[in-house]
Amino acid sequence: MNIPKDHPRYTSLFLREKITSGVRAGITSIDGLIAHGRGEAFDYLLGEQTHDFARIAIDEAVRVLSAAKHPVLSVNGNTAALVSEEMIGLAYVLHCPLEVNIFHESKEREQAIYNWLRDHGAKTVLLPGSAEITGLTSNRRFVHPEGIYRADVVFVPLEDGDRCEALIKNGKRVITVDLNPLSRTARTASVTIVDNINRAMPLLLRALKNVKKNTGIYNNFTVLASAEAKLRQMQG
Ligand code: PTJ
Repeated sequence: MNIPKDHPRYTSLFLREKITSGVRAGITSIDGLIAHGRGEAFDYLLGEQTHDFARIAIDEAVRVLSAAKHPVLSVNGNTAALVSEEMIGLAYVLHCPLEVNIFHESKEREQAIYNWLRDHGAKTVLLPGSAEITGLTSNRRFVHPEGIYRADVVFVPLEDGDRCEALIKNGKRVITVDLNPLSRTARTASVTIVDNINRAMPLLLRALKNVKKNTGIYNNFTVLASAEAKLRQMQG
């Protein structure tokens, strides 16, 4: 689709085009379109801008990722369609692997995401392997033994709540990006960046290249409460 650059909804239409192209390329699930629509709705309510609560969480994510011994970046169908290049850039800066991990089971789609990441320049991409995350029954329980299984910090944007909870119970720190501050993932993760992944990833990458000293105590619930208050204020 040729979206006119001066269209008032250009960015939103451009992202829709990216996500539908992901479905056509076989990397994004059809259900991913619904998840994207939910994200769009929250983004609209939050004024489609990066707020301070997201910037605070991004700074904390940078600190946690740079202090990690074995960070791993988890990639699903939506993330692959929207921010492959930034995910690959993050893996490059952190010298860590990307791992394909999807909710809607499909070996073909796992392989397609793997190929997609490699074609876009990713160095190390892991596929789900023989190891299992305990306390999880979905397809997301299968992980690579050298990847998510032994990771101390997992970056899991656009996540579903179950796996986030299971990863935390398995002793890992979880960083997520989720526009819904009320979601189970947002409330379970160690660090929740309430922002559109499309805006948050370039900021995260830039901040990572310029790591700041810890300036205070981070509290994920304070960040989520600010995001929820902003949602209510924008509607008031
Ligand atoms: O590729 P798969 O099979 O792993 O499927 C991926 C999806 C995203 C479909 C799957 O993980 C899923 O169903 O996720 P949920 O439970 O719908 O949660 C996705 C969350 O991400 C929701 O809370 C959305 O509001 C949020 N979200 C969607 N798009 C964006 C977003 N958050 C930030 N930026 C977005 N662009």
